[in-house]
Amino acid sequence: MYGNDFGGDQHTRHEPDRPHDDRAFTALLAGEGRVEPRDDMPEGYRKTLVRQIAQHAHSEIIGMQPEGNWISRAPSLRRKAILMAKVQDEAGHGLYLYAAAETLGVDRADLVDQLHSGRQKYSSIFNYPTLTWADVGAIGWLVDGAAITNQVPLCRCSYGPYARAMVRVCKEESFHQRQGFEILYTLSHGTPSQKAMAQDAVNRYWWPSLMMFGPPDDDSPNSAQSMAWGIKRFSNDELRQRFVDMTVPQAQALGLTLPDPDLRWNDERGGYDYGEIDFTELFEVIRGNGPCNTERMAHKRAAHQAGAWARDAAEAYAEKHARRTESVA
Ligand code: BYC
Repeated sequence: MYGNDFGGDQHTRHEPDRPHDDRAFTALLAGEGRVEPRDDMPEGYRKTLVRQIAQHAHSEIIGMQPEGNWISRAPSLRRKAILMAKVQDEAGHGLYLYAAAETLGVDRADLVDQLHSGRQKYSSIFNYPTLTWADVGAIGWLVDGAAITNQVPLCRCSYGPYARAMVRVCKEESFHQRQGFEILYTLSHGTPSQKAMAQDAVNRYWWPSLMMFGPPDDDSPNSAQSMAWGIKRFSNDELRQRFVDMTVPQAQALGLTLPDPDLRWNDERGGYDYGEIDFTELFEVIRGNGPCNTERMAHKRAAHQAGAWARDAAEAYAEKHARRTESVA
């Protein structure tokens, strides 16, 4: 019997000392089969998944901060209600993902500790500030747009619990992307200063959104193995290109420009050429030197500390409940 929505008991996993049948695993992947928590899997496969799923979960949780910053300043009650729902969705995504990671035999509290001590990463994009209301639109349109482009193929990831979590996440992300587009559309068809605010947000978020897809393929140490294992279905550059091709016509529909003078359609390739991305900026942000890294982590640690009483209370209640059930039995 399976213990949760993700298709496995939270703590069942491959035991490293169990003989690993590589041929059976390779045949399962070749037949597009799904790997489930109780299945035999190479230790490297398990570790890669823990790394990626944990970082993905941390990104969802840290990603609540830049937009959360605008909940109290949303321009209307309707905008406030929508933004609160969106930020709550991100918390939910974090929870599905931590639960999916736990099916690989890790503990959520340990993953959170690794984030707090800087041993695990989160997406570079959340280290940029949200200076105006238009940034909430730009995050929805560009950041969630990039996230969907990256995550739709993850619905076919070879690891069942991650793939299933992604189905629901992607449905919610597409709503998020539409709400960001609608904010920018409204601003860009408003007063000249509203339009300028929308353009400024797009100017600041365009390049960091392209960086979300990770380093170029030649500089991506994990891609080849992750693709061979069916964890990643497309390379970083392939997904980046797909995002550019999807976004250019949407920018035209918004009446906004993308801040890249080299952006033009390439008939031969059937895609848009784009300018050089400053990957030194990505590596600096990943190293902790982005505009808001310190602030984001300080806020995350303080929120965790402030919530300690709730975790303690839940644990005390669970113990009390277990004792009561035991004595009744
Ligand atoms: N930021 O070999 P590579 C969201 C790291 S949340 C930081 O290509 P890989 C949302 C990478 O981890 C969106 N680090 O790695 C939430 C690796 O370091 P380690 C989050 C990055 O794993 C709220 C090293 O660079 N989405 O949607 O094959 C509001 C070398 O890279 C970044 C996910 O997490 C980066 N941008 O590919 C709104 C999706 N890029 O771990 C929206 C799931 C690279 O070896 N993750 N690094 O020390 C993935 O698809 C892949 O992990 C990546 C990287 C494409 C991100």
